[in-house]
Amino acid sequence: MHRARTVINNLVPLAPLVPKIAPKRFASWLAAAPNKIILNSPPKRWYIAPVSSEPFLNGSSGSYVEEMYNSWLADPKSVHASWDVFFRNSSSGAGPGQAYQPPPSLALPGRNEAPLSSLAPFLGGSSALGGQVDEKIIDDHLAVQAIIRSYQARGHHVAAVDPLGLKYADLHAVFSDRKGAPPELVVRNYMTKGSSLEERDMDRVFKLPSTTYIGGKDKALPLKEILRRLETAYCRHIGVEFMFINSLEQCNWIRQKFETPGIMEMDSEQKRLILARLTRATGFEAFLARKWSSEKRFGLEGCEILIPAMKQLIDKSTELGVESIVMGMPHRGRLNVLANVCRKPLEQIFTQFAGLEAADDGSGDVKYHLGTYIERLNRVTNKNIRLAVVANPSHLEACDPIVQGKTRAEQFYRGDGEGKKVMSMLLHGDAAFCGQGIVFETFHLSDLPDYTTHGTIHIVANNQIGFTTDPRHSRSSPYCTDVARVVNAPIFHVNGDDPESVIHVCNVAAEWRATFHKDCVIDIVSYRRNGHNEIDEPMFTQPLMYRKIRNTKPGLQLYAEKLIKEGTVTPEEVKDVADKYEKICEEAYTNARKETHIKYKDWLDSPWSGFFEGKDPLKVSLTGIKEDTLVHIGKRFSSPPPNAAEFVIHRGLERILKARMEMVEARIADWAMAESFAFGSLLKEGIHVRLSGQDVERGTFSHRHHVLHHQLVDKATYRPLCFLYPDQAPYTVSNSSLSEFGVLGFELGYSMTNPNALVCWEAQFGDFNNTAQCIIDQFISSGQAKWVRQSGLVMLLPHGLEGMGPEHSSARLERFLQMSSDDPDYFPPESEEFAVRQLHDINWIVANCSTPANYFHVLRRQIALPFRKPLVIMTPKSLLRHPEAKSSFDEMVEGSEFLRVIPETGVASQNPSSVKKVVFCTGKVFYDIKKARGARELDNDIAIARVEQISPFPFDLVKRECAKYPNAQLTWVQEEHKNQGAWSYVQPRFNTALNNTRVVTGRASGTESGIFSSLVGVFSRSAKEEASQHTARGEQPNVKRLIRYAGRPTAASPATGSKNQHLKEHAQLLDDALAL
Ligand SMILES: Cc1ncc(C[n+]2csc(CCOP(=O)(O)OP(=O)(O)O)c2C)c(N)n1
Ligand SMILES: [Mg+2]
Repeated sequence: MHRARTVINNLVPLAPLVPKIAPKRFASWLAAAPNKIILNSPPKRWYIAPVSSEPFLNGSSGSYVEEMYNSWLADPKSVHASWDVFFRNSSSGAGPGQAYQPPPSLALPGRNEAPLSSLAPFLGGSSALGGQVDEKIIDDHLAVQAIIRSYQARGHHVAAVDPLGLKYADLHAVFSDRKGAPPELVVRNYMTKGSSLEERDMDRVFKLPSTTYIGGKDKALPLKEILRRLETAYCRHIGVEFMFINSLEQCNWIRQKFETPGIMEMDSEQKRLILARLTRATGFEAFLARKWSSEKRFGLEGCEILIPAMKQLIDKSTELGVESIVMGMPHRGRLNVLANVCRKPLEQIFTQFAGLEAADDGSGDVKYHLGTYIERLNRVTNKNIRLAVVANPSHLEACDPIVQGKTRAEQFYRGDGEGKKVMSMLLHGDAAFCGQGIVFETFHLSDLPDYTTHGTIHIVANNQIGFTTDPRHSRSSPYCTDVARVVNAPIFHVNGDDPESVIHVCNVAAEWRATFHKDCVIDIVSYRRNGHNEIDEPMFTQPLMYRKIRNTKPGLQLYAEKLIKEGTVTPEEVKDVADKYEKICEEAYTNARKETHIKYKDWLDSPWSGFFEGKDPLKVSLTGIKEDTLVHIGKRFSSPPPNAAEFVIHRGLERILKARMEMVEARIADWAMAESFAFGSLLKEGIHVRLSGQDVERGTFSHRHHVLHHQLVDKATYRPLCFLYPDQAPYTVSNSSLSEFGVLGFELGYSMTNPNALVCWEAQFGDFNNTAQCIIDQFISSGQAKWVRQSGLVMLLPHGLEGMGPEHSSARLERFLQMSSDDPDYFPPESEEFAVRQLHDINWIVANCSTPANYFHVLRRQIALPFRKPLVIMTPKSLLRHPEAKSSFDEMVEGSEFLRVIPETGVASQNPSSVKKVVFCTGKVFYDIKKARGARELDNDIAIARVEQISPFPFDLVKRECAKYPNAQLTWVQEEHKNQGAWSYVQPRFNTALNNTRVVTGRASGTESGIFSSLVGVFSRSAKEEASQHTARGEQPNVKRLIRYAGRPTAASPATGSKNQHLKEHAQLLDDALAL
């Protein structure tokens, strides 16, 4: 059905469902704005054809229609009159449902069939029959057509793509008949099964259908030749999977690239180039093996052809206009890629083996994870090219979305809207490609308007094994590449021991990407000569496979022998090329031995040239802005589209906009408005803002509404923040696919490209961040330490216990805090630069803002900082509409700033020495405590302070706030359970802030009885007791004050599923928090 639909889409220039609405119609002043593309950007996809209008296209009729259409293109009379009418109507623009006209019912039997005699002129030789059609001629031609189609569709099953000749074990299961015939026979049988053709027909000439290019200039060929050419195209060393593609144009394009006679021929210069590159790839692995025989390096032996393949892809793509390639790859062959594809200085690679100390900060990473960035001249095309290999963790495939985000960003900032200048290339292992879900998630970003990179070339270094597991146990699909079929990517399986076939496939892939801007996959079927790494013994687990491998000549040797045999090179030349490379390696090795240090920054994949230069690393720009700007943004944000009379917005939205306007007039902002102020003011300053995630355009909680939808016209939208100022930076807000791992990874990659952009990812509910855990652990929290790579990515995670059950209550604040790298025992020296120095030194920032103004400032501070740090914000849900969670413009105008701690400002703060208790908390629970305090008339007795920036911990401000209330007991109140939320993070830090050194309270929770037994926790013990206990342990005895805990007890689940229980717990929490 889908196929039929696409065929029709390609036939019919679909009348737009939506009248084209020029930006002018909404606001003529917008038309000149630089970001008008945003308003205009049409959806890329064509899936909107109402197939239901053409019900006869449902089911499996698509391929039939395709054949008909091809025949009709060649000769309109070759199809039935009703199809002729249909195709003519479609081509002249008839709308869906109008193209089909039933034929006049002339035929007596009432069936929609033309009499055979009417087809006679098209069947060749029929005139000799005097108008009588020989049914055998029809059948034989149909059989030939079916055979051609079978080769195109199934030839890949019998192609000799495996250098070991093992064949994919699981293909037997799929294609063998019960009698156990070998798969080749079965499939070839299938191709010709049921045909009327016999051996004696081999020399008969058949007219070729328009769906094949095997004829070249010939329109007809003998059957024998037809079969020979089909075998050459589809059953030798390349297996092409493409017939599932829903575009006739694309299918024909591929057919042409493989069927055209002589298309794979190569001149001797090309062959020598392949040989030279293969020699370097092989020489590199051999050199490392010799010099560091016991070091793990995850060599490429068995698939060295990967290097010439990548180089060819780069050459061809540069020739076609690409200037920058972003690559992602796993461990296997990584060093070889850096050395021979990127041409990273060999010295830098070799020093990684030397165990030298690093000259710069950070933890560094193992050598086969490091990234690189190189700008160099491509000698083949004589053009400059940038190559980046993104650093990746051990986690296979995790870098896929990161590469895509980085590529997309580079395209965006270069104005490369069609991906002609920047492209991505992703390398995969066979087991990881089919095993890891992130591959699927990344494929599904490939055609989305705000995420597409306009085609990625995927290469699978398919060594037919994953560690010790072979394909029979690592996947349920025939090929490891089947996941790519979901996006209609053509898949080229190729025998890794046939370099020329590999190179041909690479040329086709590069051209495919440049022509259609869609993904494609090159599956280089090869083997792994050693174990998983160089120290592993593969015979333990794959004895038969490895016996075969031992008897297989290396790819370089095979190719050299072939070229020598055909006279392209001499044995001396082969040796000469190898010796030269060996010499290069030796020289680099000697130089590398002189090095005394390694430098992590030599391995940076995303340099931000110019960003750090001339900046005081400890100076933060101001985040408050002019009131005029607030008013201007506020008014635009509160206004309907400029042509409101024509653009019908939802009534509910009219009310929301009106309420927003009233806020502006009253000089206050709620959460959504403060966010628009932060975004809008950055846009004004030329900072691109990008907000992505599930349903972010409206906002999960329907509070944002950054995209207004015309209620009567499909796809007519208005994005107020895109039209704040004529010369503003572009604003991108985009609902994403339903993926966290993929989309968070993508946005992280995006944030790596341009430090002068605010890139935000919002989780639907904060807890969903856990399906993106790998991106958080392996990249966001540790990326700078491992790879000296900074990112200012913002993660917005709705968080808070509001009776919504275990899942939608907690963004798992505790996990982020546990990964924060500030030392709980260390109180940094107090100075003017205390706050910024802390930010500089930590791995990320974790905040839980309780006011819109603070949210505004913390977002703006991301850009005001002289460096970049990821920011994790626990964002509110109920606070989005809480009447008290509003901020005055005074808190956002010039002179105002982000408050790391919001101290008590009420009556308690005026008479601090009589305050009995200071409650510290973070986030929305503040409003609950405050209300309860008022209700209990405790405003004089209890001060409440909010820790808004939890990490890095505001030691200085906490200390100050505690000191202000010398007689008060100090309590940390949180709504999360005791083993969750911020408690375990803040407790030791409070004690450090209070005592300038850490005091370990060391009490296990849950030993008391009662519902909130652990509430009493540490504070049931006197300070004296604590002190004596620590003295006994030899720790610091001079304990002055301790922080106590009030909140829910420990629990396994983040929240109860019962509303009633939730309310009970909440009431208890307030009682405990306010108990004196
Ligand atoms: C997500 C993840 N799971 C497990 C591993 C451990 N591991 C490292 S390599 C490997 C096998 C990978 O096989 P394949 O993708 O075929 O690549 P090859 O090593 O064969 O080149 C495994 C299981 C890992 N690195 N990442
Ligand atoms: Mg493998």
